[in-house]
Amino acid sequence: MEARDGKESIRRQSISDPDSGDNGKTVCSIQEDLPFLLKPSVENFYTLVTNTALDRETTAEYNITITVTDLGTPRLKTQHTITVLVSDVNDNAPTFTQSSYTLSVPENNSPALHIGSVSATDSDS
Ligand SMILES: [Ca+2]
Ligand SMILES: [Ca+2]
Ligand SMILES: [Ca+2]
Repeated sequence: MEARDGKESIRRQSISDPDSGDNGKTVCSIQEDLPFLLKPSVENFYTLVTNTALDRETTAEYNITITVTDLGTPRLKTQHTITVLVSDVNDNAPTFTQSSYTLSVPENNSPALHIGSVSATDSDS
C-alpha cells in the first residue's frame, strides 16, 4: 500500500454473526498502538485507514489483530490477524558512508594508480 495522504483506505473487513438481537450485534476493534484506525462503514463492514504517514524505512510491515466481539451474554469474540506491507517510495537521496574523504597520491604516479575508494548507500529498496 501507499499512504501519502495519511487517510487512504486500505482494506474493508466484513463481519457476520448469525445470532439475533444483541447476541448478533458486533463491535470491531484493533490494537491502539498502531498507525491505523478501523472505521465502521455500512452495516457489518469496517474500513481500515491509516491515521498518519507511514515510513517504510522505519517499519515495513504491520500485523494488525482485528477483534470482533458480540454484545450477547456472555460476550463472544473472534480475532483475525492481517498483515499490511508498506510499499517503497523513493524518498531518500543516496548518502556517502563518510562525510568527508581525504586521499593522497604520490607525485610522478603511473597511469591508473589506485588512489582509494568511496561508497554510498540508499535506504530505499
Ligand atoms: Ca521513508
Ligand atoms: Ca532513493
Ligand atoms: Ca522509501
